Amino acid sequence: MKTIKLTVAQATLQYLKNQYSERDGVEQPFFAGCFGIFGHGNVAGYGQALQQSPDFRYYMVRNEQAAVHMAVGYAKMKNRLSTFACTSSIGPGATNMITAAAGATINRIPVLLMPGDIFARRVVAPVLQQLESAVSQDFSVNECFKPVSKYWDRINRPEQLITSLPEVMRVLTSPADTGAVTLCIPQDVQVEAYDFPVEMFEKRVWHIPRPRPDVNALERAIEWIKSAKKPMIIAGGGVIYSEAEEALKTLVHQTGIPVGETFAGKGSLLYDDPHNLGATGATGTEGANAISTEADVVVGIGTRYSDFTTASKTAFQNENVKFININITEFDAHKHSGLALTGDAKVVLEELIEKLISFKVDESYQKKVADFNKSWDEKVALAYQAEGNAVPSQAEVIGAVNTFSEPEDVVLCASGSAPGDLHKLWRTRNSKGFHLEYGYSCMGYEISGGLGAKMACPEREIYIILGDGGYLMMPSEIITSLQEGYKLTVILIDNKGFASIGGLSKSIGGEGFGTKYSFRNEETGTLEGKPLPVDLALNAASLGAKVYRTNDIDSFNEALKQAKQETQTTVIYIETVPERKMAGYGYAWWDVPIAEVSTSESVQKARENYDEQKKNQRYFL
Ligand SMILES: Cc1ncc(C[n+]2csc(CCOP(=O)(O)OP(=O)(O)O)c2C)c(N)n1
Ligand SMILES: [Mg+2]
Repeated sequence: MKTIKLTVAQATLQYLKNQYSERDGVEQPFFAGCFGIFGHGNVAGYGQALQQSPDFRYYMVRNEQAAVHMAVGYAKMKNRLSTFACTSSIGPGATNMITAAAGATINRIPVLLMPGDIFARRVVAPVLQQLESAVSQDFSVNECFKPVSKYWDRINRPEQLITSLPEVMRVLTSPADTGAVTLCIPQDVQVEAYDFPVEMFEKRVWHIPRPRPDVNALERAIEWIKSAKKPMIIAGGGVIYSEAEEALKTLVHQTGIPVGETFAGKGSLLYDDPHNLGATGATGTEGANAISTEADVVVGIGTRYSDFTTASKTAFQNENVKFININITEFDAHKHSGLALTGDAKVVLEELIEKLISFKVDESYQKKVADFNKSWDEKVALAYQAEGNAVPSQAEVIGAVNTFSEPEDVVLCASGSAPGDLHKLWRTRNSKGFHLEYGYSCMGYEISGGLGAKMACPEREIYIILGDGGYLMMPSEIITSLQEGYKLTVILIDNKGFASIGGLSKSIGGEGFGTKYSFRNEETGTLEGKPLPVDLALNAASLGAKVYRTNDIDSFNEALKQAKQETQTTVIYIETVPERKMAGYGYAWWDVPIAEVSTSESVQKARENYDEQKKNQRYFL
């Protein structure tokens, strides 16, 4: 056997850079490089290896959590066919990645985590940042990655790498199993040299499959759909990752079946397609929620049926409702006791197109849906319209961005009150134009995930819609975007606190407790004092961003024009009023349990309402 002497870290990179993915004949390197921060747990291992591998580019970031968000933003734009590796030191550098790793796994997005780990040799233990355990010398903080990883391994001997790396790749490239993969390499093992087989470093292409569903299950599904009077499709992220948009369009135009879209699935159909009911569930449109209430057969495509999609299991009220689930993941395909069409969305839809050639829903049903599409867009136009108040609403800001941006541009968001407004209001003009991380809704994803998205498609403008809370949680990657020359346009919406949770608090009778950015009022003991003297625009400028401070919708519109001409990351600062909100429609409930006993009358009232709402909640058995 021909071998080559490399350190474990060098061998890992040598292997990773020779891994490719291929789908539908298109091949690409699976890794675009490595994000990270060095510390004593990786500087001599991965640090040295990266330095001697300039063709596997290293990008220094400011926060390890951000590194993982960046990888996710990139991989999401690439429909999961390419991603980044992320390296960290041991201890806090490693655990900083856990939050974003959970987000990757929940959203089913591939990312490779390469935290350093405590010495395999143990002689120097405890090293700086080592978690000691009295019951085992085999524990490190890296055990905390296990529940958030789809594959987890620790390399204590160099030769273990030879069998571990193919498993790493199998999971990362599996459309069904993908998510965060964690490969822990102790700091002493990273630098150990070994004679690795040369064959291990040959180019390897991972062919991404498009599995077809079971033929009997498909036959049953056809029967169910043919006998349905009010079928409805719930389009999830799987439609887009599978690049099944055209197939979906063909099927719904042929059959007239309407479509509601989840957060990850928005853009599966364009906003003005007469079959598109738009956002569905807790933040759903009038039409989507009216249709889902009565639907007799629900065809979920690439959705994991989160509580936002099901309005906490109240969205489907037809007594006899049945689910057909097209999903690459068996686990998701079986949800709601569904008829599981386990397979790739695109090929399953192609089969349905062929087999449903003679099926069409009633004309009256189609017309109802088309009317909903139209009347909803009228509501959107109204929400977009400037009210003429000095301080605009968030909907006006969203309207201005949508109206100004090009169809191929991307709006990106993750947390706060903006996701719900965007879900309802954004006119999606291309299927990659609506980039919401709403599986984990992680504050901090916005700028870092946005940078990853920009790296995946530098030709598009990325408009990041970001609250003051989200900004303060992780503004750091503005600096990384400048360092690497990737321009982001950040719309920084300042409403002086956590407006979304403040609103939620009010709805549960909590009066917005603990959600405002204000001085403490010593008389009441609450955070209801004077506003804090924080200047976020100045803060962004201090990080190197070009900043436009705007104070009404006209100056905001002007700033959008100026920002378009900028070549570096630009922040447009605007204050909004949180009060003017979009209404909820139909069953748009979110189950947030309320105290059964309380000294507050408003909480008692909210609990009464909660008990009423809960009656609509269903099991699907
Ligand atoms: C890391 C993290 N912590 C807490 C939350 C819960 N949370 C959701 S939205 C939100 C407030 C966000 O504030 P901001 O970005 O200002 O947006 P706004 O609600 O004002 O629109 C909080 C605390 C979260 N989603 N992520
Ligand atoms: Mg806010």
